[in-house]
Amino acid sequence: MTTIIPILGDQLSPTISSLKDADPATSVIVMMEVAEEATYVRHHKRKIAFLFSAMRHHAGALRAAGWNVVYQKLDDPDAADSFTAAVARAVSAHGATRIVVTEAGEWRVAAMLESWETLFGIPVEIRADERFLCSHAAFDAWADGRSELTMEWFYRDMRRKTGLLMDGGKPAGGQWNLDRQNRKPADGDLFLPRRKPCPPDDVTADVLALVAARFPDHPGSLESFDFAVTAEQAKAAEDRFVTDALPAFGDNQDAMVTGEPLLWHAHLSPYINAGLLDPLALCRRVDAEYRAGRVPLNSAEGFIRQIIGWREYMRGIYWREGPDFTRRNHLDVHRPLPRFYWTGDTDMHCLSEVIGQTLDLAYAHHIQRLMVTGNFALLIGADPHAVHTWYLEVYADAYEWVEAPNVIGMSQFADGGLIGSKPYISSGAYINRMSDYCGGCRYKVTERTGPDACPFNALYWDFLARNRDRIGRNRRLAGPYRTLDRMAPETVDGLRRQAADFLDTLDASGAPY
Ligand code: FAD
Ligand code: DLZ
Ligand code: SF4
Repeated sequence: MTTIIPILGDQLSPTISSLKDADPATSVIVMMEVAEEATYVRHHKRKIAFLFSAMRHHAGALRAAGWNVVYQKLDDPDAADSFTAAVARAVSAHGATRIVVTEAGEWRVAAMLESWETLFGIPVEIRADERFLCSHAAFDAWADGRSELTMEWFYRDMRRKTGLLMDGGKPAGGQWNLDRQNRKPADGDLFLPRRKPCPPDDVTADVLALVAARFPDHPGSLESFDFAVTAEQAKAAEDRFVTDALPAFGDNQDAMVTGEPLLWHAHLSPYINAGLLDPLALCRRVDAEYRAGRVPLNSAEGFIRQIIGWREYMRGIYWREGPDFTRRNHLDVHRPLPRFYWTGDTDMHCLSEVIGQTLDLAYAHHIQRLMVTGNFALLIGADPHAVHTWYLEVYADAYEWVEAPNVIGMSQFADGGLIGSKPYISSGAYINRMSDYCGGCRYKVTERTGPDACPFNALYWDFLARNRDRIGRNRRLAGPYRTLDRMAPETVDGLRRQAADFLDTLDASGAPY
């Protein structure tokens, strides 16, 4: 009577539901590095290295806790190349009579798990992933019958359910959402919190060599790899964030500064998403910091909203909307992503900075993803599926359940407004207000036409004009459309010609694949 318990790469939590009630004497945990997962998109080298090293360390921790763990390394001789092939091998090697597994984080892998019972002829129990605070049923119960799935209402329910930042039935401080206080523009600061790097140990060094050899054509760099790869290291990163950065997190949440990728952000999403950190425990800690007077309310509320609000909401939408979500294309746009998304080689400084940092670190913060790379892709009419693939590849925290709703929905408006009530577009003025990028750019952010004009400016007006049929009646775009309609026809023509000439130059550069 042997039970096989496959643990996937983003299930690295000791209390994962598949291990509940399991008997170490009759269970075999299977963990597997497989070519299919590493190559179904071309993941950033750093992302693969982080996951493989974290998986190897987690296997060691499970063994130390008394579990029988079968671990397949990618370079093992005869390594199985998919989850299904690796589990098939374990089922037959151990004469397994049952499989218990925690549900997968994306439709593609969920379909694999669903196929196992028929394929292997033994019972397969697929358990809910209890690391999330809102079950699929609870999300559906919240969403059913609503005409608009507004995140703010979901978030308030989650505050009530968890009791986080609640005083009785009321929000702490009297307000649910303090986002308006969290828009301080860029300001480089000598006292920026510095993170403690985790230098590679022998396990990580082996993985770095493997990734460099096996995935040379994947994007990104492995240089100075310093991710946490164990739960203890991730906890140390959390400690540092909470004491050094969280107090100023709120004020500076939207700011962008050249050469400062992290600012006051957490850089904890890779660890939370892979299972090295527990999101609810982290939020409870942030609540306690606020109660102790060490963290202002706008920071505590802003941070907790991202996790129990946006993170849970995105997951709910992903599973509710079905496997075709990543193919939505409300604006019917098909332009390939420009080649510089894979090189950072563009003289638009905002884009070269954010893409360069992304290729180096597999990290960019929310506003960089939304208002620089996302905004530009939306303005040029890039194919949303290509944009989705790029984001899934290049960020160390990217798994489809969280990446796709952020990209297809919030960033590219390809869901037609299910997640965002308007497209997140801006001209250069927003980027100039929230960053110091424009000062170091060859373009002039104040110019709309001519050889030195910031490309975002003409693209912004061209986007509105081009998409009038689809978004012209959006209430939240009434102001920009009024401004467009007040422009002289020759001004609009000039802007549209400027945009068309710029788009021609992009198309000529071609996409790498
Ligand atoms: P902080 O800014 O310090 O935020 C704290 C935490 O809140 C994060 O660690 C994360 O767990 C959570 N969070 C914040 N915003 C979101 C959000 N919109 N959705 C879900 N969780 C959120 N996040 C991912 O985890 N994976 C992705 O693949 C991903 N893709 C994105 C793509 C686009 C186009 C956009 C606009 C956002 C995306 N996000 C994604 C959300 C957000 O950008 C990252 O969670 C955040 O930048 C991670 O860095 P941090 O830990 O420093 O976050
Ligand atoms: C992202 C990823 C990569 C690159 N490689 C593996 C792997 O070899 N083995 C593994 O178990 N998981 C990997 N993952 C994460 C999985 O793709 C992830 O578990 C699925 O997306 C399901 O959520
Ligand atoms: Fe970006 Fe335009 Fe500013 Fe240059 S001027 S950094 S292209 S917003």
